[in-house]
Amino acid sequence: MEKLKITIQKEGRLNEKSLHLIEDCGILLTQEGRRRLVSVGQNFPLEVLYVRDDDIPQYVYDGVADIGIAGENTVLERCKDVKIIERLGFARCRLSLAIPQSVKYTGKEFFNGKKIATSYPVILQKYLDENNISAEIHEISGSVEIAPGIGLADSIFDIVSSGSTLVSNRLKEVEVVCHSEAVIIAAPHLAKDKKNILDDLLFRIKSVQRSRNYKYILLNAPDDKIDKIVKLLPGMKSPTIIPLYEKGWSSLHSVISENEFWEVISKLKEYGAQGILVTSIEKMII
Ligand code: PRT
Ligand code: ZN
Repeated sequence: MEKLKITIQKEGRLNEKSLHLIEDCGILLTQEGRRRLVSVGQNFPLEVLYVRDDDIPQYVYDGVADIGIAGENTVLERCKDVKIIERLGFARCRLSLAIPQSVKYTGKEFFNGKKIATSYPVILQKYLDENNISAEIHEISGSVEIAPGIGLADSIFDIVSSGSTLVSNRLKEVEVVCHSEAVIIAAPHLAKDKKNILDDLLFRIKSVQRSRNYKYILLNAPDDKIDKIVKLLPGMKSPTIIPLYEKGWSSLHSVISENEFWEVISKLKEYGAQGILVTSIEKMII
């Protein structure tokens, strides 16, 4: 039977979460030790290829793999004709320009005539062109943040997440050029049977993603406040209301988005809700 080939990072920031996502979709992979190059789905027609993150767009573009889980930054940098088909929300970071803390920043024109060290020359060049800045790009493959300190460049363009690497190298972030997160990419054209497997996989991924963003909530509320509470917790179709043995009270079951959680909880308490229970959801199919 035909298998869908997915390429994920072998080791590093994307690896564990990519594997978790596959597992949470109920797919059991053959274990071939830490030095594995390939593993296979035991209960789903999937083959997993493990490569360096930078190579993922190329593998998908070349058709060595059908889909891949990559950092958006590597997709933008490689400019390959691959489609982003799902955003995964992990490995979030931004690509920023940074300069030494001791240097005064005067605005984007600061970079005119400056030397910028980066591992992302394509994204940087595009940004410079769009802003009519003429700077010299110095491409290096790692430890970009030390370039200004050793006199290799005036500034850097690199991935920033917490910002602590910049601080420990006495740099300051002055322009955020773009944001990135893990994404699923696919070749523009997939054969019909592969497309069917991909649709099945995406259906599972979407239910996993949705369940991660929502919680199941149960609470007791006075009957005269139920209408107000239903407005706060509209749920998937509409909440379930079950009368309590004690007259004038009901139990309400619904789902709540993680983002609105704290705001909604404080309103629920205002409306007299009691015994609020919130639990995680494993899968959510709508
Ligand atoms: O070996 P391989 O080539 O596969 O891995 P890699 O070392 O090139 O990549 P890896 O595992 O570090 O990152 C994989 C992907 O994670 C990247 O392509 C990004 O999409 C994403 N990501 C998210 C990050 C970061 N956050 C991140 N903080 N990638 C790198 N960093 C580095 C950054 O380069 C800088 O040195 O962390 C430092 C900054 O972090 P803060 O928290 O100090 O700001
Ligand atoms: Zn890499």
